[in-house]
Amino acid sequence: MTDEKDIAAVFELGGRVRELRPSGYGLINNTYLLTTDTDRRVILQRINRRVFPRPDLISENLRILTNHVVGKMTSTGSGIYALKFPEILRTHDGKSFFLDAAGEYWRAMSFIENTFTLEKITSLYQAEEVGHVLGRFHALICDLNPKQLHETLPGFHNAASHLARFMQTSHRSALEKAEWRYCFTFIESRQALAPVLESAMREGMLFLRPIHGDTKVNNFLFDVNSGKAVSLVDLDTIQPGLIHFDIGDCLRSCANTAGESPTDMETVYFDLDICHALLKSYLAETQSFLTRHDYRFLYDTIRLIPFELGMRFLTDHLEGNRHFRTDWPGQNLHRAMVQFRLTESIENSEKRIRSLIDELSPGV
Ligand code: GN1
Ligand code: MG
Repeated sequence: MTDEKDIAAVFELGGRVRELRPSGYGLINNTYLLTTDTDRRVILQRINRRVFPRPDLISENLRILTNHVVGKMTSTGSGIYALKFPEILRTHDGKSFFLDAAGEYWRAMSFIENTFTLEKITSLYQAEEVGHVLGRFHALICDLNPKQLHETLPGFHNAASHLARFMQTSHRSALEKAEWRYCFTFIESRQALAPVLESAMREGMLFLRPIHGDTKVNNFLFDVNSGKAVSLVDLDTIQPGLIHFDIGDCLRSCANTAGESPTDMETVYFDLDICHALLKSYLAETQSFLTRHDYRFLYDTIRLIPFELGMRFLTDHLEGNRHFRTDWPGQNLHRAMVQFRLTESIENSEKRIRSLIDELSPGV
């Protein structure tokens, strides 16, 4: 068995490892929080090679992004752009990652002190804060040429290819269960939704920008003293994409306070007040560079991303849970049904969501 403490010791920690324990609720990588005898706290992560075949490109993207934001934050003073980013720790031989004997890829970064994470939004203030940080994050990177970034997960948010993969997988299995038939019918009747953003991009209405790629609620860090959101972490999926992916992903996570695996399916719904608070502050940070078309596709992305995630969970369930870690058999099927329920709740509120977007649009 790998001894994580030995792995940690290959990094420049500035002390010996005193304590190390698993941390966070990510479904893909293994994350640990360690404390050194000099009281420094560090995040150690083993990257899931099955999901990220080229982890070296993640490090490269992170380096490009960090150089860009550090330059921009210094040139503009701390001001509105001030966001905290973890510092990437080097190994003793100067590398930004460590490859162990089993071919596993490890990296270490500083823990951002005096912060906490949330598993769900409990106040509109928190929703506003998340919106501000996501907006600031986009504002910070919107002038970074996306071509400079590697595509670490090609087609990550390409809903049409997730649909195609689902269709291929589902035909191989029998539709014997009622839950199953519900999901299949759900997806089948929404096939036209899948390519909506890609089509808009092909028609020149939306265009690639650098994106975060994984904007769920527990990737935002809040300051313990002020309660303000100060950082957006989990930077593995930074790559060229549509900012709509980030907006949709953030809203499907924050406005569903039942979470991704609730025991009672009836508790799942899309909270319009959270959506309003989050979008309002997001748009306040980004209106200087958003286009008319960016606003036009907001409703579609809010509906699309939970639908897409539902298909991803379901396909993974059928393929033997190779992507999303599970705690019990059938959890990915359950997670898929939660996302479909959320999609339905969004559809039922379409009018109100559209008018909320209109109200927040500056008439571009
Ligand atoms: C995964 O890395 P983690 O666990 O925060 C997934 C996201 C999903 C999320 C759902 C690389 O995120 O796309 O939205 O689970 N990341 C990847 O909880 O697939
Ligand atoms: Mg992630």
